[in-house]
Amino acid sequence: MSSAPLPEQLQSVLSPAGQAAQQVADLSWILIGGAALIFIGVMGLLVWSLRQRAAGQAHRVASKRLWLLGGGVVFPAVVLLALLVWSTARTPGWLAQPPPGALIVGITAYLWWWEVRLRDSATGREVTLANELHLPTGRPVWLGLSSRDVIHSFWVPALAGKMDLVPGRTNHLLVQADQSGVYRGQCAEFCGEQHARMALHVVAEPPAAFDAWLAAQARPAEAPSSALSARGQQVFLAQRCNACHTVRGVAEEGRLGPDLTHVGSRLYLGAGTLANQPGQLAYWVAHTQGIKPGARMPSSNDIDSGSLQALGAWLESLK
Ligand code: HEC
Ligand SMILES: [Cu+2]
Repeated sequence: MSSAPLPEQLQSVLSPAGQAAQQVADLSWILIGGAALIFIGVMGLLVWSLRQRAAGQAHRVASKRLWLLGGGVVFPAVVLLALLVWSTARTPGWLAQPPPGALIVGITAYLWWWEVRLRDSATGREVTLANELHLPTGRPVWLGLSSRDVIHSFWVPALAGKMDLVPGRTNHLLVQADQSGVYRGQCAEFCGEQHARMALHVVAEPPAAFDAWLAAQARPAEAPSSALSARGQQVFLAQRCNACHTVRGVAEEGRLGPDLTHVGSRLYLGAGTLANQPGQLAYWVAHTQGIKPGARMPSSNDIDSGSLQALGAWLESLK
């Protein structure tokens, strides 16, 4: 696997990591720069006209008309038309199909987390995970976006503009990460109480590291390697966590919550809510409703501390 962890980048439109985002950044800079120039020009004119008035020089009606027509109609029309033509020409065309060689990823939004599905090219099996997406750098990625409940919006500013996830249909977004790094994304369509805690992280890494990651994610959960984690797995089943969660190789019927087969390998828990550091998995399970009020998972505050510790140890071992 990759050695040093990749640095997490700013979640900013102005630090693009791929072509689609670069176009958004360019347009933003042109608009900011152009607006600043026009603002300075208008302020200059204001000062000039105030000076003239102070000097007692009355404007002729004809010259007023000229300024109104030129500055109020002709100038904005020319500027806006030029912007329209320029930005339309640069907007990527609508694609009905993924380009050849693209990686295909399915993303389904839930209140308030993201399900991510990829196909493992080695086995042809579908791999399901949550709230984190790894991408090979330099390869086009075709995202199929949908929702299981309300309208959400996928927005990773370093990769591309926003795209809505609408129940009952699939929208597509073509992205490509050209630089390695960890890019934060955020639901960009207000979707209820925990909308603000509906983030996802995109890890762009060289193709070899991506292949290793995907192969690891495709494997079922490893058998518990210690008595503590073996007990943790028993607690998971006894608590019926598997009513909502799948852990491949252990219990596969749960579909209401994130797939936990490799939850120990994730950077964050609860869609960007907690950094996945030691102890945080048990903390999340015992205090879900305190950490993310309204989340579609009950707090398990009735588990005794020994069982909770074992459960946490087992979940952490699911790398
Ligand atoms: C009623 C269904 C339900 C039950 C029962 C349930 N969960 Fe959850 N769980 C969820 C949902 C939904 C989420 C996503 C919450 C969010 O981020 O908004 C979640 C999130 C999690 C996460 C974070 C996963 C991630 O990648 O962010 C962990 C870990 C977890 N649950 C473990 C457990 C354990 C352990 C139990 C049993 C003690 C349990 N859950 C019981 C529905 C459930
Ligand atoms: Cu949302």
